[in-house]
Amino acid sequence: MFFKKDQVKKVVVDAGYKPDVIHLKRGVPAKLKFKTSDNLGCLDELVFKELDQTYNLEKSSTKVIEIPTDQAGEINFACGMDMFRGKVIIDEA
Ligand SMILES: [Cu+2]
Repeated sequence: MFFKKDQVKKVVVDAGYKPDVIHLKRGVPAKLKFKTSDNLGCLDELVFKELDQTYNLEKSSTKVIEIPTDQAGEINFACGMDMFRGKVIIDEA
């Protein structure tokens, strides 16, 4: 369910993450939409180390992931091999 004030940002997964740095505001519910291509390789695994979460992505699809924004700071994500990396920066509102 999407509330009007939610932050929703798209990340394209195609030989890496584009963009690979995503800014969100603290305290506003946030979702990232990971949009995949038809060639994923090890990008089919999406690991959020600090959040202790691993997601499986499917080819040519979109996966919506909720990101906690209660604390300012950085949340890293990477492929299953920790080869491709990106990060979410939660900025003070
Ligand atoms: Cu990889």
